[in-house]
This record gives sequence, structure tokens and C-alpha cells, in this order.
Amino acid sequence: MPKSAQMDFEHIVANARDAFAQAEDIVSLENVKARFLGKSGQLSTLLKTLSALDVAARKREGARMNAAKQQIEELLRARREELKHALMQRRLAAEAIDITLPGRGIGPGTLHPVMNSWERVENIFRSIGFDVTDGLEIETEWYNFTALNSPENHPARSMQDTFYIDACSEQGERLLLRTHTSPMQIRYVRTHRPPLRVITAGRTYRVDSDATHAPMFHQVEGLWIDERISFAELKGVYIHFLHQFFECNDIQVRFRPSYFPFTEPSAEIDMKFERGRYAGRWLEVSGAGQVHPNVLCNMGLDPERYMGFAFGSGLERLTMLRYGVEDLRLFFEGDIRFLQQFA
Ligand code: 2NL
Repeated sequence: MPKSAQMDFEHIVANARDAFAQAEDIVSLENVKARFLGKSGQLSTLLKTLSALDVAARKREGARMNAAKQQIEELLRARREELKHALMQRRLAAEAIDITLPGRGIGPGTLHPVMNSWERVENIFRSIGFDVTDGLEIETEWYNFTALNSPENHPARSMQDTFYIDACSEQGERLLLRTHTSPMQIRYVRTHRPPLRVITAGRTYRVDSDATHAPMFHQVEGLWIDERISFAELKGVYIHFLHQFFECNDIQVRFRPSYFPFTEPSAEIDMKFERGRYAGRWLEVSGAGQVHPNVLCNMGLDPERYMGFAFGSGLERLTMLRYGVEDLRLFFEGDIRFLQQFA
């Protein structure tokens, strides 16, 4: 048994200790490891010389070799832990948060563009003497359909077009999510005396969903009732509104004959900008008409004495035209990148 063999294990262990200590990160540590524990590492090389020894020496040196191997493995494990810990400490130091700094805070936010239109529309009509009313989003069939002269068999009344509630009113009537804001106007007129001018805006609901329809959208409706009211008043009021709302007087307006159950005659109101993104194109902005005599009766008014006009517009539609938004769904997705543009 050569004496040097006895020296070698201690030497190898000491070398490993130094080499591991010099490795500054996990990757170099794993590379260094091969020099001692790998297939062609220093221990394996010595292992091959064991066979040259006699049985007793082989047993003794074999045991010492195993002990050395265990020591090296322990050194490796300890160094690994040390490096991991050091890495964590560096990360913690780098990502440290100074909790004594004042917070960055969240911005004050801003009105949703549709809410902004809602406010503007109300203010414009208030300024020309219209009252503003709002209220119930859950309505009875009578206020939503029957009072508005919508026939019993009209498709709008079906489950496919209207959200019904699984409950009835105290009078046992079917309840639904209002499909337009008109029911609030009926309620308003039944508690006020003409002459009256009122607008009502708010959420309305229809079973409808695609690029240009959402199951919930906002409507604004106006109503003017007096003993002598004509399309001339409607035209004057609506053109004034468009000028104010779009902050532009170069707008042409036309009335196209149309049909609604609650007005007779009825019209679609189209508008045309002279300048800008939509210049020269007729754009639908509103439905309108003279209030149907049956509707006046349901309001508790004598149709022989009173007449009125009404109009209804979509707030999303008005907002899209004002800002040039092309996809209705942007209003409902809550994407901050879209909404921030209106801040
Ligand atoms: C549309 C059409 C319209 C009305 C709404 C109305 C309200 C009462 C009586 C009579 Cl209380 N009419 N509202 C009239 C004509 C058209 O809206 O397509 N809006 C988006």
C-alpha cells in the first residue's frame, strides 16, 4: 500500500472545499463538482487503483474513499445552500420596497364617455326648459308595452326580445327589464299637468348582442306636450340639441318617414356633418314622431285637447358619432387603454 494513497483523500477533500468556495454561483458550482465526483473525476480515478491493493488494504482504503466521497457531497450541499441563500438575499435587497415612501395612489379616474354624454344631453335640454326624470329599470308589461300602444302580439314582447323577471308585480302583472325609457315618461306625465317638457335617460335592455347591439344600452328620450305642438317645434328643438351636443353648427338634418307604434306620424332623424370623419354621409341619430292618441289616453290626457312630440336616441350611438368610435363593444369592455383617451 503506497503511503501517498492515504494522503490523497484528504488532499482531494481539501481541494474540493477550496474549489467549491471559489464557485460564485450555482452553475459554476455544478461545473466544478464534476472535477471531484464525476465519472472522470479525481475520486473515480483513484477508485481504479484500488484493484491493485490486497484485500485488507482495499477494504480499508475503500471505506476511506467512501468517507471522502460523503464529505465532498456534504461540502457540495452546504455550498449550494449558501449560494441559494446569497442569491435570495441579493434579490430581496434589489427588490426592497421602501414602505416609508408615500404611495403612488390611483388616479382620480374620469366619467365613462357614455356617462359624459348622458350628463351633456341632460344639461342641454335643461337649458331649454326641459325637466329631467329617471327611475325604474324593472317595469310592468303595461308601462313598457301596453301604454305605448304596442300590440299584444308584437314580437318585441316575446321572450326572445325582452328579459322577463321571474316574479310578478303586486297586481300580478308580468315584470321585465325595460326595453326603452318611455315607461318613465308615461309615469311622469301621469303625475304632472301639461304644458310639459321632459327628457329621461338611462339603461335599457333587449335580448340582442353583436358588433352593433348590446343587451344593455342607454337611451335618451324627450317629450313635449301642449295644446298646440307640431313637428316644427320638434325640428327646432332637435337641431338645437345636435348643434350643442356636437359643438358644431354645420349640420344638416332630415326627417324620413318611419313607423313606431307609439307615434303617428313617425320619422327617423338623420344628420350630416359638413366636415370631419363623417363629412357628407347621412347618419341616423334618432327616432321621433307625434305622440299617438292612444298613448295620450294612457297618459291620462284628452287627445282632443293635447298633442305632443317625442324622440328617442341611443346614448352610445351619439357618443360614437361624437368621438368617432367604430365598435360599440369598446364601451362595455372596461379596457383602460380605451377609457383613458376620454380622461
Ligand atoms: C328609437 C326610437 C323613439 C319615442 C322614442 C316616445 C315616448 C313616449 C311617447 C311616444 Cl312616452 N314616443 N318615444 C318616439 C319615437 C321614437 O325612439 O329608435 N330610439 C333609439
